[in-house]
Amino acid sequence: MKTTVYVGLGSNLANPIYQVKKALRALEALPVTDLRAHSGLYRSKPLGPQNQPDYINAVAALRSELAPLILLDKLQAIENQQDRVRNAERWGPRTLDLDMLLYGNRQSQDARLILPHPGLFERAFVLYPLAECAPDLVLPDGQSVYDLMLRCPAQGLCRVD
Ligand code: A4P
Ligand code: MG
Repeated sequence: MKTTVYVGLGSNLANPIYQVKKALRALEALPVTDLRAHSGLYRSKPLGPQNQPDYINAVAALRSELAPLILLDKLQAIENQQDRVRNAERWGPRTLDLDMLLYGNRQSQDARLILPHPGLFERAFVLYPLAECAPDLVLPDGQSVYDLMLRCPAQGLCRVD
């Protein structure tokens, strides 16, 4: 059985637009998974340390038969294929970050996989592309993504053509 999964993509190193587009193709190639839709690309100032380049973000909607932790492994493998270096700096620059925003209505506090992703509720660079992909989406706690987006300041977010 397939579950709808939303993935947040982010990059601010090594040609971020290229990185995000390449990652969308990698998501499309995942086994027993369909890429149903994706948002446009958005540019924003970094959340966290400011001495790093602007980010490019997008959101993809998948339908997948992969179990949540298997899918997480595959997302991390895609990050690694695109030269993601993990270092100690919190919210430091990266070639590619793939966050599992939602896995159906699943709620989890497992440290390896927190669902919904805790940053989803207040980050413009997540809410705007997520609402573009799925304007009618309702979160497991009953909140409407569209309403959350309307209440979230744009924080300088802009669409990249
Ligand atoms: N993990 C737990 N839940 C999840 C989930 N739902 N999806 C665990 C993905 N991973 C999840 O992630 C650290 C650990 O989180 C993983 O081992 C996984 O098991 P990571 O990708 O290695 O590290 P990270 O991304 O640096 O950590 P974190 O705290 O998730 O950072 P965020 O929240 O991803 O923020 N500014 C702009 N403008 N745009 C951005 O995209 N991104 C970040 C990173 C900071 N500033 C940004 C942006
Ligand atoms: Mg991450």
